[in-house]
This record gives sequence, C-alpha cells and structure tokens, in this order.
Amino acid sequence: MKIVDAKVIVCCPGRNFVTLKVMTEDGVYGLGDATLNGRELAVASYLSDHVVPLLIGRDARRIEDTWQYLYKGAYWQRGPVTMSAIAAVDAALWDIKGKSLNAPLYQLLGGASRETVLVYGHASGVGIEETVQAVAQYQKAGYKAIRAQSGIPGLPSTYGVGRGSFYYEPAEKNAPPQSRWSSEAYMNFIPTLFARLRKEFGPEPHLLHDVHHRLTPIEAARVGKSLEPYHLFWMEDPTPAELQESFRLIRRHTTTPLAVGEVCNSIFDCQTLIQEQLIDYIRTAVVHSGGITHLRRIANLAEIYQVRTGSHGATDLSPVCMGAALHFDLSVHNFGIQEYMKHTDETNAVFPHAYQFEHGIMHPGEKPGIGVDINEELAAKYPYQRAYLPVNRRLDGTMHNW
Ligand code: KDG
Ligand code: MG
Repeated sequence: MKIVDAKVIVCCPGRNFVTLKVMTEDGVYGLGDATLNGRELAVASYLSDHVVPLLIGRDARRIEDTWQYLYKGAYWQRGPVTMSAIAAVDAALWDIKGKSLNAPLYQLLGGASRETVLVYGHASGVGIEETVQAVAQYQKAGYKAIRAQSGIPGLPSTYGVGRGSFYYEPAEKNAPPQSRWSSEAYMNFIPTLFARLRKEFGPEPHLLHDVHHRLTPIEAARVGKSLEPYHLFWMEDPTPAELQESFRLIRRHTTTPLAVGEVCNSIFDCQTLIQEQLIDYIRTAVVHSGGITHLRRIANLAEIYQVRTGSHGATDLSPVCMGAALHFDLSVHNFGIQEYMKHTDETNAVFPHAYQFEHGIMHPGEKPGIGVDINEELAAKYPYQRAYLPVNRRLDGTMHNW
C-alpha cells in the first residue's frame, strides 16, 4: 500500500493546529497531529520540506520501519520539532492501518485493557473562592478528577488561571504575555488552597496540581510535604526535569505522588525518572514524543517500574492527538489518567471525532483507525495566526521558568 501524497494543514480555529494528512494509492488516508505550541511552523516546515518527500512511494503498512527510518535517518535525533514531526507520520500510519483493517486503533494495540478512560480537567480561579466554585462546576459536569490552580495573593498573574469556565488557553497572539512569580508567596499559599478544597469537597474527588517547573528541588520537597494531608492524585512538574537526578531529593522527602513528562520527547528524557522510580506518572503525549510507536516504548518501560501513564492533553494538543491518546489509554496496561480539556466549538467543527466524554470518563469510539477527521474546507477559513506561550519573571525581573 504505497503512500502517494502527504500534506501539512495549518489552521487556527481558535488556536493553531498542525495536521499531517497521508494519502495512499487505494484512497485510504490517515491523520496525525504535529502541533507544537508557539513553534508550530517549525514542525510544519520540518514535515513539508524534509519528511513528506521521503514518504512518497513508501509502504504505509511498515510503521515500525518508517519510524526508525525517520528517527535514525535524520542523524539529528530527538528534540521537540523532530519528535512531533515523526509523531504525526506515525499516528497517520496507525490511522491508515486501522482504516484498512476496518478496526479501531485500540484493537490493533492489543485490545481494551479497561472499559473507559478516566480523565481530569483544569479548574482555576483568580483566588481561593473562585477556584472552589470552578471545582464545583467541574464536579457538576461529571469530572471525578480535577486539577486545581489559583491566583496567588499579591501576585498579578499566575499560571493555570483560565479564560472563563471550562476553557484554558495560555498562548497569546503576536507577543508573549509576561507573568510574575514568587516561589515564596506560592509556597506559603498553596497548602491553604488544598486545605479548603478538601474541607469543601471531602476525600473523594481526585485533586491534581501543576507546579509548572517553577520550584527548586528542596522547595518542591517542602510543597510536596505540606500537601500530604490533602492526598493529591499528583503534583505535576515540581521542578524542571532536564536534570532528572534532581527528583531524588524531592522523593526522599515526600509521599505526594509526582507526575512529569509533558515536555519530554523521548524515552531518554525520562529514563532515570522511570528506572529509579522517581515519579509515579509519566505524562508524555502522542504528539510530542514520537507517536504511538514511541509512546508505547515509554509506557512499557514504565510498567516494569510501576509508573503509570498520565498523558498531557491540554487544548494545544489537537483532537487528532486526543483521539489517538484515548486509544492508547484504553489499551495500555499501566494507564493512570488522561488530561482532557475541551476544545472550542470551532475546533470541534474542523475536527469531527468519534470520541466521547460522559460522567468524567471517555472512550475513543469504534470508528476504524483513530476516529478523527478533518474538514479541510472549514480549516482553510481559519488561517495560521502567530501566537506565543507566556514568559515568566521573578519579582525582581529575573527570567524564570513558565
Ligand atoms: O503548551 C503548553 C501547555 O499545554 C501546558 O503549559 C499546559 O502544563 C500544562 C498542562 O499540564 O496541561
Ligand atoms: Mg502541565
């Protein structure tokens, strides 16, 4: 089954998405998400200028060989741009395989290991009261697992505070927005937020929290310890994971479960974290870590060390990625949870999909392949708009992690 054409579709139905469409000689096509928030066109160029010419004439059925060909063949291995491009090809080929065998993707991955996929959404507010209200809204909408973020008293802006209920979008058109940060103010405040949430909602709902790479290891250890009475489902990205060994220190001090991986692109970025059991959840996503083929390798390694998956699923991961993620989640044995933020109505219209959300759980649907399509005519009505993720400075002006 030869690949006869492939094209890169860039559109902005509320936010930018990069989608690869791979066409085969018998008319079956597959889709893959290649969106890298704030750097979308770099991946689009990597694909259309360098990868698409290599795909024409290849056998679409040879998924593993194509993955190795693009990874080893580039010589410049790994990195977010390369791995997002390879991910898009890989997902598109899995989509084609599913469609040509008339089977939903999860059946090709070993079949369902569970009936449904547990997801979590982001509740946030400018202060504690608003966050309490947002968590209540999510609970009402059926969510059993809720990430809670709140503005910090004394700071003008904080990561994770959304735009209206059920919608979170950090990227801004034209220039990066700038936020301010104080680890001291954050560390003093954050236990009061979770004390209040537990008091209000009791022990049942899973509560999650994202530190967004902003603390040093010893600060993270202190926060983890201070949150222990509120038994979080996880504390995410407490410190940057570039230095994987730094999680040893956090781990020595706290039993709060840890989740890392949304910015990891390969198994080598999280190998120490997994093999030393320094984390509990690995958050690598289909789109940013080499597609289904490579994500399975990461999950298989993690399974040996009792680390479960908790894939990134914010709104900058397109419905094509969400569909693929849900097939993966349904099938992989060591699944933990899936992040799910609703896309806008415009995005959902561009990407009609079979996956469904109900009562806090999801299912990828039974359509052959990934079960997500693209309406190209509609997509063309939403041209690319340059946008950037925010940058973050400490109160004295020093650049900090966002
Ligand atoms: O593109 C970056 C966002 O998706 C990310 O900042 C959101 O941290 C995030 C999360 O956990 O969803
Ligand atoms: Mg995060």
